[in-house]
Amino acid sequence: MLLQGQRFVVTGIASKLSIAWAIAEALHREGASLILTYPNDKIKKRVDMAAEAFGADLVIECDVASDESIKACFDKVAEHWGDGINGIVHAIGFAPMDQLDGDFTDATTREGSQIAHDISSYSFVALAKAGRELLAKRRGSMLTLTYEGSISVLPNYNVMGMAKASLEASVRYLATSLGGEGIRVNAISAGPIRTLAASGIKSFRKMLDISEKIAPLQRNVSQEEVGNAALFLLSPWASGITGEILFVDAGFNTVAISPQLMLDDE
Ligand code: NAD
Ligand code: 0WE
Repeated sequence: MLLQGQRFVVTGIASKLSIAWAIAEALHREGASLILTYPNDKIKKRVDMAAEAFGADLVIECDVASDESIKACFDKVAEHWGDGINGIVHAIGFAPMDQLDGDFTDATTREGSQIAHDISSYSFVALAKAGRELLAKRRGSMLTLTYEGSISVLPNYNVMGMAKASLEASVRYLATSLGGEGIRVNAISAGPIRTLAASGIKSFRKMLDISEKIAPLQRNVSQEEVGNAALFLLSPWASGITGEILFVDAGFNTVAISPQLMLDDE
């Protein structure tokens, strides 16, 4: 087992469909010990289910909108695992729903933009600040989840595209800032997956159908595939990799005009 004796803090589980659920599952399969976090009492039940499934050591509240909540959470992590942690998984993204519907210029507001950047981007830096000492003790690593919308335009992704671009820049700045302590910082850019964060998004079905047509593998990716890539980046096999954005998207990002779509029109 690749991660026997290793310890990870995993955020972002909200259901069995969550990407974070699949990451926790992959870490558990390789023998890692886990602490899982939840943002509020509404989500706690789901995280308790994950804790049961993966034999997690602890379930702790961590609302990344609040510095006090983050501090209280990492105080508890330090109490439990005083000699350090091997990794932190950040699988958190949020913008108010009205930001993700319709024309970018019309939909985007100052408040919506602030919330999206605070919860989806700054929170990764906040976790780095809180976890720094514990990560340094084991030369651990951090991982976040991003999306193609940071680089190119997708309908309705809107201000989340700005927040993900900011998140990806933070990966590079954190990697440089923390590299001297042996801490690595990476991201996975996942293809579209039906999770809670995708539910309620207008025409998400259509997005999945189009992605599947454009992607070189001619299909979408699963949570499990993202979980396995996450396992790699968090493991000693990735000891030389930091500041990296790894695409797990069936190759979608590499295609400008798909020969497959040309055929459809002929
Ligand atoms: P999800 O809804 O299962 O996970 C989103 C998580 O964010 C939830 O667990 C939610 O509780 C958490 N969260 C929101 N506000 C929070 C706060 N204030 N404090 C703490 N946690 C908070 O959906 P998911 O698709 O698994 O999303 C996980 C990550 O993957 C997100 O960063 C998302 O942007 C990214 N991502 C998703 C897709 C996709 O198509 N599903 C593709 C690429 C990247
Ligand atoms: O990053 C994401 C999820 C972004 C997200 C989704 C929601 C829905 C519920 C952020 N905030 C909220 N707020 C809510 O209230 N993804 C990559 C999945 C996703 O979301 C999209 C997508 C894709 C793909 C939104 C529009 C278009 C495509």
